[in-house]
Amino acid sequence: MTLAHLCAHFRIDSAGIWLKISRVMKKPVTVTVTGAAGNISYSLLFRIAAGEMLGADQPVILKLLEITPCLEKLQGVVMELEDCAFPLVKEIVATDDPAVAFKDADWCMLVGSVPRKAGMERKDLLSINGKVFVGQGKAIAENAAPGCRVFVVGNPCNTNCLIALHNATGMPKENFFAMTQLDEYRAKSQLAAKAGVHVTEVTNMTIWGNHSATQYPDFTNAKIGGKPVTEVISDIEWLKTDFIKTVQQRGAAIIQARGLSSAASAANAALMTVKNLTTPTAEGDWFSVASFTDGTKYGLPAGIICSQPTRTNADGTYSIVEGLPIDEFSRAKIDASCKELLEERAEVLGE
Ligand code: NAX
Repeated sequence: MTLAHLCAHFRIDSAGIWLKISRVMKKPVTVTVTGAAGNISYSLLFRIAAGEMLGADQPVILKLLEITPCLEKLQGVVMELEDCAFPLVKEIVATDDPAVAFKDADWCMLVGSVPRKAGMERKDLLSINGKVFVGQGKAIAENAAPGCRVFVVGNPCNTNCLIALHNATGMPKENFFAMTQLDEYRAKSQLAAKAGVHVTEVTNMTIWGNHSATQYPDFTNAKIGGKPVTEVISDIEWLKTDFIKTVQQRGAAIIQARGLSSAASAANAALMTVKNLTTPTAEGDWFSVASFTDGTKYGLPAGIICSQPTRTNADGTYSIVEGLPIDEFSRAKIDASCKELLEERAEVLGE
C-alpha cells in the first residue's frame, strides 16, 4: 500500500492510530422532506442532517419541498442547515416543484399537509389534502429512485398515504407507510409512569388502526420488564379507559398546553420510524407503523393503511408479527378503527 493510498482511505486519530475512513466512501442517500418550512421539519431536518436517522457514517442529500408562498421561509431553514456545517450533508435542494423534490429520492417523508381549521370537517380535510397526495404520489412514481420508500406524517396520515399509493403507479405497495410511532411512544410513557418504571422497560406495544382518536394502544400484548402489562398494573379499569383515552387524546392535550401541535416529539417519532424500518428489530420486540393490509392478518380489511405490530428483518424487509392473541375487548377496538379507515377510503376513492 502506497502512502497516497493510505492517506486517501485512512486518517490518523489523536493517539496516532490509522482509522479507515469508511463514511466518505458511502453513496449519499437522498431524503425528500415535504412541508420543510413547517414546525415538525424544523426539528426533523437538523437531526437527519446530523446522522441520527440513517447513521453517523451515511451522507445525505436533502431535497426540501414547500408551497410557493413558504419558499422564503424555507430559505431561512436552508441557511440554518448550512450554518450547522454538517459533515454528512452533501447537497440541499429547496423547491416548490414536486418533480425536482422527488428526483432520485430514496426516502420521501411527506410531512406537509394543510392543517384542519375551525369549522372544517374531516371530509373537507380529506378532500383538500387528497389533491396534494394525488400529485405527490404521481411525482414520486415518476421521479424517485427505484426502491424508494414513502413515509407519511401529514394528517390524516393513513389515508393520505393510501392516496399517494394509489397514484404511485408501478411502485410496490409494501413501500408505503404512515406514522403511528408517536402514539406508540405516548402509550409506552403512560404505562411506564403508571407502573413507576423507566420507559425502556415497556416493550411490545402495538398501536392498531388509524392515527386518530379511534387508534387502539394494545396493552393486552404489551410487556413491562418482560411481564404482561396486566400482571404489573392491576388497575385493569384504568388500562381499559383512561390509558386508552389519554393516548388517543394526547395530541389535543399538547395543543391545549402549548398552543401548538406536537412538533419535536413528532419529528423524533418520524426519525425513529425510518430508523426502525432500516435496522433489524431487537429479538422478541416489535414497533408500530401503518402499512398496506393484504386482508390475511388479524381480520384487518384488505387495502387500507393500518397500524400493526411490525418487525424489520436482517435483510431489510419487514414483516407483520403474527399470532398475537386478540381478545374480545381488543377486537372491538381494532374493528372500530378499521371501520373509520374504510370510511375514509370510501370518501377519497369514491367507493
Ligand atoms: P405546519 O403547519 O407547521 O407545517 C406544514 C407545512 O407543510 C407548512 O410549511 C406548509 O406550507 C407545508 N405544505 C402544505 N402543503 C404542502 C404541499 N402541497 N407541499 C409541500 N409542503 C406543503 O405543520 P406541522 O406541525 O409541521 O405538522 C405537519 C403535519 O403533521 C400536519 O398534518 C400534522 O397534523 C401532522 N402530524 C402528524 C402526526 C402523526 O403522528 N402522524 C403527529 C404530529 C402532527 O400532528
